[in-house]
Amino acid sequence: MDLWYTEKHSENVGISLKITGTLFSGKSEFQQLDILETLEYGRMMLLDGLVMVTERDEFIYHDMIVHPALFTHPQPKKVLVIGGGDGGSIREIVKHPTVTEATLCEIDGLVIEKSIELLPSMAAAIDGSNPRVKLHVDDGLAYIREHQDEYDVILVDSTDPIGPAVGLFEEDFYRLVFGALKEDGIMVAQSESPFYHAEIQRDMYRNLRAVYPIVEMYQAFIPTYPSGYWSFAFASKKYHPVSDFNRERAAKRDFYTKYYNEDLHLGAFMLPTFAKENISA
Ligand code: AG3
Repeated sequence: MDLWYTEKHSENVGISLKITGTLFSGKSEFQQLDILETLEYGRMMLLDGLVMVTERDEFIYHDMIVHPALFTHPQPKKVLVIGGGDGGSIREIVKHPTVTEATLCEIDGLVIEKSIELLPSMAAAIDGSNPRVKLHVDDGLAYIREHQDEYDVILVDSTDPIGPAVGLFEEDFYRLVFGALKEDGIMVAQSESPFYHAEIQRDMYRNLRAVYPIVEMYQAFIPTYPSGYWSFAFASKKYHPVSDFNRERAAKRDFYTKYYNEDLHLGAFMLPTFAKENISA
């Protein structure tokens, strides 16, 4: 018998992966969580039926949500991740020797628990063994309200703007994040697919520009997300991701990144016309 999982990307299009079984399926206070074993992409985590990560292509997303900001900021020390309960972003953050404290604030304790149990290649950094890593099971908005003027970089590693993540795409939230950053801080947020989510992008970038002096979009290729073409918002108080980027420093990094490199850092900010148009108004 053939078993396939399909995430629908529109009424008429979806992505299907052949699976061999279910490792976990359950409902938390916030959402439905499923972890499935696929044939070609390793283990796959779904929240409310949407693909969050697979073991095979998560390196692209996690390299790209972390390294552009951490190689633009000259000395990132305190970094906060909102969402990201799988631990993949924290794994990349702690590769940076300047980082003294990497904090994860995830609303859903079940996502953290099951990731540690079933997705160790991502969650090894959040299993309690790294003294630089702090975990908070809390609502991101509540957390940053209590931590103003504290962080060099804040990453919003959220799901789509439905369910518990809706508030993470709004202007009030971006203002709170602005306040939680130091005077030269940087925020990065996953910003959906330029191909499918033009309206979400328009509102999101409008909200960001109402708060931050520097707002740029950059892109990455992520096979298991809608259209495979994904984006991130770079919102900054002082440093520009292209003109303030220190190529030498990124080139001299002493750790391996399977997707990110100093050439790609610059190339990722060069957008096709339709993507520029999504965020031009
Ligand atoms: N963040 C998920 C991005 C949204 C994917 N959307 C979708 N499949 N419809 C993933 C969190 C990884 N740390």
